[in-house]
Amino acid sequence: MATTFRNPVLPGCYPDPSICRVGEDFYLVTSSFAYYPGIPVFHSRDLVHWHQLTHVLNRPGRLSLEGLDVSDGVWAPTIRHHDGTFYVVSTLARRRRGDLTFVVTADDPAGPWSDPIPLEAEGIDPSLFFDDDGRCWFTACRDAAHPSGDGPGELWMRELDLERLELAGPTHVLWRGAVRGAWVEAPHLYKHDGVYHLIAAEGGTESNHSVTAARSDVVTGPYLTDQRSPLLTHRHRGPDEPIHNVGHADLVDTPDGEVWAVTLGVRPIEGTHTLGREVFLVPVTWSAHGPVFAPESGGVRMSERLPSIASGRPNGDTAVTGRVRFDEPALGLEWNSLRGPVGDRVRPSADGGGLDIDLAPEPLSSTGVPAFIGRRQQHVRFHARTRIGFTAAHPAEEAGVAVFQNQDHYATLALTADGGGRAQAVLTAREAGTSTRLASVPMTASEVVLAVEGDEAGYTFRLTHLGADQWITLATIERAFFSTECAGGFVGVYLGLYATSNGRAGGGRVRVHWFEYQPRVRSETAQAAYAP
Ligand code: 6LW
Repeated sequence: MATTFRNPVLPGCYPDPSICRVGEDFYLVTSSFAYYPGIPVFHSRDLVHWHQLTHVLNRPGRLSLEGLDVSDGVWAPTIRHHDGTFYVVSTLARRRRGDLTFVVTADDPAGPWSDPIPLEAEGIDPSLFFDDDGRCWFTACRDAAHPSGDGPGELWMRELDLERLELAGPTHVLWRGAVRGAWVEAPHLYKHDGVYHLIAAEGGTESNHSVTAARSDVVTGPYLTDQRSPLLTHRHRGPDEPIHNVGHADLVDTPDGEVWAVTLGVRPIEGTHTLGREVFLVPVTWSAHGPVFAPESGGVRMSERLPSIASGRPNGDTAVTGRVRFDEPALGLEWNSLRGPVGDRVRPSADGGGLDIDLAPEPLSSTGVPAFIGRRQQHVRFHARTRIGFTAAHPAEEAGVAVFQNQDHYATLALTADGGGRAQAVLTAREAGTSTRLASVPMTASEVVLAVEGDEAGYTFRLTHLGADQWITLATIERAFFSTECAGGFVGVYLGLYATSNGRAGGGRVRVHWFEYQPRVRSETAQAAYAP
């Protein structure tokens, strides 16, 4: 029987995790940036296996994501439960700054969730704390009102009026952080043995990330730095450490009295990572000073002892894998579009034979809503394949697969036409506004299987014409090109399907018969067989 689990418990781009428990059920939310629907909600009974229930923001509405860079948008939600109601607070960021903080409520975390209600709050990373007396305290971080040597940011608090869902009463400045020099972020407040413990993230979400803490006997402060800070970090670890950038933690207790934290971290290879910031699970105990993270090892481990509530349960993987034939009326929860619903433009076909995508004028490089759906890359070694049929009527028309970091950093393997109208498949990399054509092959059939195969070294793009038994390799793009370090921003790689006319009027249509995402084992050959 298993006694350990594998971290991360949620692989792929799921940054800024927040967790709460109701009875035997745990719920977890993460950032979603400019992807739509926003704020995925997961459920677990054992903290190790997570299943997505819904998205909090799954109706277009007052939170417009159009015009935003992929790494702006919906940041760092917190989920809490009180008196039969679930609350999520989060912030819409523009140009990397908090623009609108809001609260959303639900009776059932599977939805429906209310429309977002704006809160009069500066900054980012909002959280809620329900005190024993039923009062609710809202905390967040912002630029310090009077910057000093203490650092540029501060944590602040106001009461949340639960009847009106409005912030009320005075603002309390709580704390400027322990590590200094960088913003203090991601506050969460807990009460343990009558003492209020504030934990935060410091050092930035990259290699100096850390968890720090302060405490007070009074909820509104003053808060005194926990001198043990940082309580959790991998900032001092060398290149052999598999998990880096650890921080942005939230605590939860289990029905049998254990305490665990979810925290973000990344898994770099030779200094760069492509999967984004993932969710790791870390054991915690309470000491007289406050929480002790990873009391046995002092760090986040790839293999960790199971929570006692999880013992005896089968080990699994939260990642969604396998072949999707798009034969359900709605897309699975693993799929996102960019900045809003793609509506009828991307839809399961009426004849049940797959997915139809109408070409949109917006290219993937736009900050609008392109005809694109994608899912997270969740394994370094993977393949993504799709059987697709399309005949471009003009060289501006293209459709195919995208390996996508952001609107200025991606690669596409597309079916298109050359200047003479001859069909061809073209591999293009786009970086900082410039598109580079890397390879092309003439098409001998209008139906192909396109493939992307990733590993530690790179992403290899291949295709095979339907009925042919040979794969044609276009090129390999080195893995670092798709890394967050190279692309900038806060997200990991998405693998997607797209179709665009690059601004031309006209109405081409693409048929996607299926899409397959699979982790790869080392021994598998690139040309592994497929059943079209
Ligand atoms: C998140 C904040 C952060 O809100 O990145 O660098 C933001 N720090 O904690 C987006 O993930």
